[in-house]
Amino acid sequence: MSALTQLSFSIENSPRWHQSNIQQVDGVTITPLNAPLGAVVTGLDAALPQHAQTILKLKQALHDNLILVFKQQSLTDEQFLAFTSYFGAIFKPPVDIPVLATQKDSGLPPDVIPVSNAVGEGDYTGHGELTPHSDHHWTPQPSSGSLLYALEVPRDGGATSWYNTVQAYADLDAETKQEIQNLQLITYNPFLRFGTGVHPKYRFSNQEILGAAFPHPLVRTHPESGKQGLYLDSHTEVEVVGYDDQKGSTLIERLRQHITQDKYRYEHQWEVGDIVYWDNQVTLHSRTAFPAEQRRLLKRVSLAGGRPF
Ligand SMILES: O=C(O)CCC(=O)C(=O)O
Ligand SMILES: [Fe+2]
Repeated sequence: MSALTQLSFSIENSPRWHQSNIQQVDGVTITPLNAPLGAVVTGLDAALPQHAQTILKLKQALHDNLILVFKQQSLTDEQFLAFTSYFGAIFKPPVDIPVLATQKDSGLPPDVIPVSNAVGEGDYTGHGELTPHSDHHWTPQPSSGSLLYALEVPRDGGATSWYNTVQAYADLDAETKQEIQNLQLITYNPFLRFGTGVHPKYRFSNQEILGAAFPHPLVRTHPESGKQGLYLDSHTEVEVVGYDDQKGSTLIERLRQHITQDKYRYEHQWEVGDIVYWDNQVTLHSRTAFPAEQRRLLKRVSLAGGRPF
């Protein structure tokens, strides 16, 4: 038999054979944060096999709150993968479209991606600020959600914020909603600009097109909850399909000012053992910088998603 993939190994070794290990749903509590999005889950050990009702409760809570925060977890990579696999398949981009942590040999990122500035841990994300974005926006089927698990956190900075794009959309005036309801937006792949120092926020018609372009709706409908959200990063290069330069760039700048307001944002101060599970379809996230000499190590699993509609 060929070697098992890390995912297969993780599920094979998940101690599901011992029914008594299954964590009962009664002790799992979900408490909304006093914030524009998010809820804290307590009484759940992600290392254990979960009861069907627990998974259904978590899925519903994610639809209601957009992000879930789990505290005080202690997991191997395999236990982390086994937990995430209850929620869907792992995100695999087309091999010709680079994303965070794409490997040269396979054209794919690993299943568990180190999000770290630490030498030997991948160092894919450095220690700088990350501006508000939705992961894999430039791919044909961006991931539906991700789980980020904190193993080492810096003393200063390195907080991650999430934005409620459903609320941001709901608050737009009727005229703007009417204007943008059927617009398509192309988000260009920032990894094709990596190391160039050039990061345009809008592609004007006299500028070259870099890489493949997949238009997605600017107003996105969540595939399960039906909620509508503004689907727009704050800094990634974009283009409104069918709009001239002036009209498109003015509209996008106005929507970016709107969506990144503090009233839509929850800032998470990481503690070791935290897992944050976010819905990537109706949120953005960003990160503050932290000192290069302080280690930060988080691990991320991204889940597959469908074509946005
Ligand atoms: O480092 C962080 O807090 C977030 C990094 C990020 O954008 C991601 O993992 O998708
Ligand atoms: Fe991200």
